[in-house]
Amino acid sequence: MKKVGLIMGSDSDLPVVQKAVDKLKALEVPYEAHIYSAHRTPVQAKEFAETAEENGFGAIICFAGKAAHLAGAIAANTCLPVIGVPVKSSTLDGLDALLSTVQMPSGIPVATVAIDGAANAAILAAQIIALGDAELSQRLKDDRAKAAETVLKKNAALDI
Ligand code: RP5
Repeated sequence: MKKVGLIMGSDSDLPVVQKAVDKLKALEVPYEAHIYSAHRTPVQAKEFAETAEENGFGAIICFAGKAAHLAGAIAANTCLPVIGVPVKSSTLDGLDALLSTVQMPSGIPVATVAIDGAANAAILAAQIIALGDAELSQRLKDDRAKAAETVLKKNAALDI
């Protein structure tokens, strides 16, 4: 199975990244995590993106806060699907990161999820990998059915 790359701009993003790790582990999707910054280590970030396809990655999730250029910088250097997670790590509550991540120029897409939306990023990455893996596709369907069951149980128990 192809791997998911998890790239974070700083180790201060780790609590958010962990939510994606938990989801990928639950779905049994292999991943590899790195700290590469678009600003502090641009050479290593570019090198990762340029070699990601030949290194067995099928999708890349980028986590960054503040002036969050990481997902865009990675997307600029690979044709693999890139998912951006804007991280709430500033006095602007993540709105700065959201806009920096989502407002990509035409031709270089970044699939941007919600601020701190790490679990959805992991699910989306798994859905991409599942295009070539029927068993993973089934696990995703089972996961959804379980989530629906939880809501329906709450509905049945609702007494207000
Ligand atoms: C971004 O700046 C990182 O992704 C992080 O969210 C934010 C702050 O980084 P630190 O100053 O905590 O290392 O590049």
